[in-house]
Amino acid sequence: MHPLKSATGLGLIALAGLTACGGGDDDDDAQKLPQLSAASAGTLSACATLLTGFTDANTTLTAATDVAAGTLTVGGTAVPAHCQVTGNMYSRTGSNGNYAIGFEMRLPQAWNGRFFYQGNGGLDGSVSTATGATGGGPLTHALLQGFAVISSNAGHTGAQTAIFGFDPQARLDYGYQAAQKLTPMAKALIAAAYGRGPDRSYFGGCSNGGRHTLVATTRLANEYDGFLAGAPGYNLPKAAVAQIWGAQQWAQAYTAGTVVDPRTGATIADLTTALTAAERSLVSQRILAKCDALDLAADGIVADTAACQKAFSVADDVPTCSGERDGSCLTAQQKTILAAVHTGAKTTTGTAIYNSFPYDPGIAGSGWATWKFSNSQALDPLAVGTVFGTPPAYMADPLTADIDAHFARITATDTTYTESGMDFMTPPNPSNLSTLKKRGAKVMVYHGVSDAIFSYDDSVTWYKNLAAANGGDASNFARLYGVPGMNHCAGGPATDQFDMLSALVKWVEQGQAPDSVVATARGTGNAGGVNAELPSSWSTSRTRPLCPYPKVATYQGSGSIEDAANFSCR
Ligand SMILES: [Ca+2]
Repeated sequence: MHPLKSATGLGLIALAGLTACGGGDDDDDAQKLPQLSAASAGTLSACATLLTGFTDANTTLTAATDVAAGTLTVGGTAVPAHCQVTGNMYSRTGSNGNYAIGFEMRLPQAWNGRFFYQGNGGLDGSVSTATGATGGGPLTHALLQGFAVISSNAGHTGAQTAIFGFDPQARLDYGYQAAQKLTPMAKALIAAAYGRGPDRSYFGGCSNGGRHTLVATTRLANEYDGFLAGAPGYNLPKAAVAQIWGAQQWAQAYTAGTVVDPRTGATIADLTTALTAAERSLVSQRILAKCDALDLAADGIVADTAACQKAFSVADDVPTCSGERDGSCLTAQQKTILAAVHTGAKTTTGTAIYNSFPYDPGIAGSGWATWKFSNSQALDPLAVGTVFGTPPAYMADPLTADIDAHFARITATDTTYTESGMDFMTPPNPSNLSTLKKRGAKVMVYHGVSDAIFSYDDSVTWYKNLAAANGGDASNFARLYGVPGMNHCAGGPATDQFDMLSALVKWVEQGQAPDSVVATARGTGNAGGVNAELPSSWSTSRTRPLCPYPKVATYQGSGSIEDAANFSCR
């Protein structure tokens, strides 16, 4: 091509772009975002020899083993042959014990050319099997798709006591530094195993794994091409304080009994007596009565979450008991608490601690109760006391804890703990994703609308702020998908099985934007595990489109309501 002609052409395009944007704004034109090239397949060339052949100054490999096809299964599907590599990074003596960033990588014989960083849940502390689980009740783990996958303990072992919260470096590794340290090592190990590094890299997980993912959108924006965040607790310390506040509200309606928390072994008040399963089912039915048809299908799913918040009122739409509680009504006190918990936790002076929670029929799900009534008295106090709060200290009694003081502790620092819980757990400036955007990387977030620990409303707030920071529209590089009825990461009356990772790869590598993602109900016979909370009136294999916010999966007016094909995102 004639150089002058080329230069002139580019100049005209640039000028047209400036005119269309009104000048000045340099990054709002979707056509200007770069298109990343597709990954190409590779074959494993080394496994056992990696043990001695791979060297990294901060890494010790402990095993490199060929794993035959079918040794592992995911959802009944045999995982193909791969190499399992285990090791440790930055082994050290900490302030109260020995620490290391333990990891495993699973490297498929037949590699798709991609790397997947598996963000794990909870307080980390163990190396979950690196199958690359993603998305609700999935069948399509990254390892099954041919990704090379890493999983880690995020820098400590034994999360149940949260003793690692007393070690300043272990806090930072858990928050963000383990991912920073593991990423270049993992890419180098992939290069040693396949003869070349990954063509494309992805980061994903749910819950704390979703938090890791949104942290990576800012701190590792140059290292990953696609980010898949499920139920991202991107304000995790605030959410945890809000849960303890919520437990204190429910304790006012508690009647009697204790239970042992299965995760921590703590003996806690049986707060399910404050709102029984029958009463949650009642609330769910009343929400459906007001909101189900707003999406034009009376199908047991409230797809129009935003409209439902305007239509439904606990005060007006749930019967108030005139006598004893019998599951057909709520007391005035219960209604006040339910409304307050959905409006959102506040300090004694009225400062919002966290976000609101939307009303959705998934309140009937067992996961909702576990997070509100059990984890809020055990896991959340442990995390707030020792990991997120400065200085760390075990919380004596969450039901009488000083919420204002704990809210202050998650933003506090001292000379030993120099970054606050909010600093090390959350993305610095979560609305500024310009680095990944300008590279052509993409972000997909999914979130159960009835998630009882991390609020769907908080993901909506994140997305609105992101859009505002991008001229009002972030949809050319980031999208949020609510999953109506779904509880925390999976479960509840919902279509909670979906392959968002494949959709993300198509967006990143082929430029096919995910205008909807089909989700399936896990009814009888589902290979990924049956969801016992599906209403009996649903088809066992109901499908629905998951729609990018603010679009709503709307019935088109004809055809089976069990089939996603008869719904569109509007
Ligand atoms: Ca509906």
